[in-house]
Amino acid sequence: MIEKRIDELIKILNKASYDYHTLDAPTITDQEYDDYYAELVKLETEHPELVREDSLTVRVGSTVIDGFQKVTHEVPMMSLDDIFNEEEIREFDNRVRKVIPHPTYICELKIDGLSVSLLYEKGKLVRGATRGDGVTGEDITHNVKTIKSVPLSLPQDIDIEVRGEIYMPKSSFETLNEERRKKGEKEFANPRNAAAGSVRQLDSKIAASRNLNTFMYHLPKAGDYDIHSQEDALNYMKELTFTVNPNIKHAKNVEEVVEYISYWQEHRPELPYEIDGVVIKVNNLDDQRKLGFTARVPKWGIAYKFPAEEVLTQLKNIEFCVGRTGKVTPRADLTPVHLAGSIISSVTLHNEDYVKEKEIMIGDIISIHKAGDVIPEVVEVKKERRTGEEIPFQMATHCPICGTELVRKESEAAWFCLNPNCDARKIEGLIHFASRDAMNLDGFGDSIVEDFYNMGYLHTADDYYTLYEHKEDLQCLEGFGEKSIQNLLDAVQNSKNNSLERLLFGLGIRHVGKKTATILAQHFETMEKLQTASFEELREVEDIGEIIAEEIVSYFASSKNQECLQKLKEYGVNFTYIGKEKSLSADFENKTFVLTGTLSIPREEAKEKIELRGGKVTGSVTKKTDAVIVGENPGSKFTKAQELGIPTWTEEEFLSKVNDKS
Ligand code: 1X8
Repeated sequence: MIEKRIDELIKILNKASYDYHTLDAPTITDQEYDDYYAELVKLETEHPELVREDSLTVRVGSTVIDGFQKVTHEVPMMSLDDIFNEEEIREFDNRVRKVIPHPTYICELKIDGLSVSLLYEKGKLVRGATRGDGVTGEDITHNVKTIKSVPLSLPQDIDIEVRGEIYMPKSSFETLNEERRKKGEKEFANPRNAAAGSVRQLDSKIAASRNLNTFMYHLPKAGDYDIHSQEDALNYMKELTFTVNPNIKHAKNVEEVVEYISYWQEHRPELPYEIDGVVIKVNNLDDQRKLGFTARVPKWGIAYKFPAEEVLTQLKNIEFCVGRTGKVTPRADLTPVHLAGSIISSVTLHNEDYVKEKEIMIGDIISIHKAGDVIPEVVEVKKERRTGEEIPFQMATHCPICGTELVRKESEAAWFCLNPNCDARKIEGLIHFASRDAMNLDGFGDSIVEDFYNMGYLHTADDYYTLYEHKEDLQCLEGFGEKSIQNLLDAVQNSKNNSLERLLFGLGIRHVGKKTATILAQHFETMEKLQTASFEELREVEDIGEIIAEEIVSYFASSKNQECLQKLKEYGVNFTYIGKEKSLSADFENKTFVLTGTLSIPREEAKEKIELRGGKVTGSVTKKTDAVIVGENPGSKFTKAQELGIPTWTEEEFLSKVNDKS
């Protein structure tokens, strides 16, 4: 009776888990799942003798092993030859066509994880193993059993081995590293290392907590199951309830292969997992046999690797940059390298603690990466490449621009140049004043501001409003003309009508970001009221803490700042809040967005717009996503959003919400 109920519960839960994790189409609610699961746990606890080997309660990870057993792969786990460009694809196709005149190819994504072999006997999972050197791997059954997309039993009582990849989704990787950062633990360099680190644990609780996933793509003994093509093998694995990547293509010729590759090269950032290339296999298994193997690799398949998103380079020097707040940031000068489509010659090192934590030295070989389309970051130092000639890092003690001694504030990892007259700080401050989310002085790029500063036309923010007095001089500068200078002056003129929060943000008061500027503008309504507000009055405003209040009071107490504001007022800059009642960020605040498809603005810019309004952007669509912003040729995220009933915004809708009140 109880045994029957246990069987029933396992069946219900297995189906629910499969529908959710493999088909991405939940059939019961989370609550129902939890209730069935709790019932199963209760019955198993009360009747330990009835616990089934393949019960999904093993997924919580309660096994600890004392060492990894070696396993020998019955059929060696071969790797594929790597190729890097279109010419090599055509060469591969030519070699194939010498033996098989009219081949067709199955194109699959190359998942950036670690290979795994799953062995089933009479339909039950008996072993999970790593690839190892291809012949001998390691037994990781205890960890593999915790992965929700790995079936513990199959719908048929067969003996079979299937192979594929274990990976960690990008979003899980980010969450994991965030947690590790908070706990002061070392972060993983990339999702592949995180996945590999998780399955190489003796205690399966760790793998269970890591949200690993799988895609299966190979049947070593397909012939035994009356399978005659790779396409059929993938379909058969699907039938057996394995997760098979849906983004495959049956290419009739090499042109279609090339098309597939360029499509995925472009759309790769939209996938919720990392891929490092594309795998191309001759579809027909008899053809594969005819082609056979070289000493090392099969002749019927090849791996096309995308341009690296992680590359090695040498750190040549560390320089220091001064921001408008006076913060001094170390920056690494690198031997220039190609990375994900651009040439990188420097990378930020953030602050002293960051450099120390990563143990970076001058002269080190480091790996840098670019996730999606964002700013490059140091992944790690290749310590094994050190020669002994490397020079230890030393934080600057004095401002590299004005020479003032730097100060490290308690509670901050950064050092500051506190000289208010430091040229670097002033230039950065002027750039900030002109920036898009501040006064939005269209046309005033970083280098123009710097040039005008160095030529003596701009020193403080109010100088923007007297630039017209120098119109004739400016028109004669190299690279400028009457029209371009007029455009700049028009932008300055237009900015006089901006609502108060833009000016407040543009002043660059420490800790007064865009959101705080809006709160202050809404609360005080005019600059004059804010200028005369006491510390206590400021503290009464929602979200204004002690530190911000102090910074505001001290900003307005400075006679230099008072002078600047007085001039801005005289020149006709608006000092009142004219925004609408609603906060600038109501559509975005505390919401989670996903971008898909090609947008007319760079993704980074879209992301910035969302973040400036208090929202965040993640890589994959889940139930927690508030809206998906859809560009041209959207990818699978669009479909997923529709399936989950998540609102989708066109780019136009997005931009109109962004521009609503600015
Ligand atoms: C490695 C991988 C292959 C596939 C996907 N991801 C990988 N990392 C696939 O065939 N779809 S094949 C392969 C190999 O043979 N080295």
